Amino acid sequence: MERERTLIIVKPDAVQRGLTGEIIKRFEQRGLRIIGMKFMQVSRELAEKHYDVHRERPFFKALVDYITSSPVVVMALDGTNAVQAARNTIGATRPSESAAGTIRGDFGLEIGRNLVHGSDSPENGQKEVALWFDESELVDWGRVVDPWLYE
Ligand code: D4T
Repeated sequence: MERERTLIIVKPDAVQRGLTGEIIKRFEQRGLRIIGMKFMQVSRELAEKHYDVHRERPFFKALVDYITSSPVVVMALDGTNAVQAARNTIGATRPSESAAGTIRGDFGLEIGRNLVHGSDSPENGQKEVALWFDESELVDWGRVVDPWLYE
């Protein structure tokens, strides 16, 4: 089974609404392992790099304004099929279409306030973790519960 990395951003709306702990909890409970985490104000430069694939889209400026509007919590997670597992925990891009039980389905309504980001492919997981974290900020550690999570 594939061990992957994924980048999670607890976005400004989630931090402002006091949902940071609730959101981290859901990834921890899923069994994903935190290998990096920080609280930060995102620069426009970093936001534009992160959302570079959307540069030509009409919502690009709004996306950059939103992610830089207030601090975020960024996490690097790893685990078996971490990218798909995290995206299922997050829910569909449009919160109004996200299943109940997902983060967006439980706490969101609008696409422009969708609370959390998760990498969309294993390649982007690697790339985004490298964009947001210096290798020295990542911690390789073992958990005593790992044998109960990994076969
Ligand atoms: P992010 O990247 O924020 O985790 O969201 P998703 O991975 O679920 O969705 P995405 O990459 O397709 O879109 C990135 C970001 O753009 C916003 N967006 C998207 C928007 O405001 N209007 C739109 O029509 C689309 C497609 C929401 C998420």
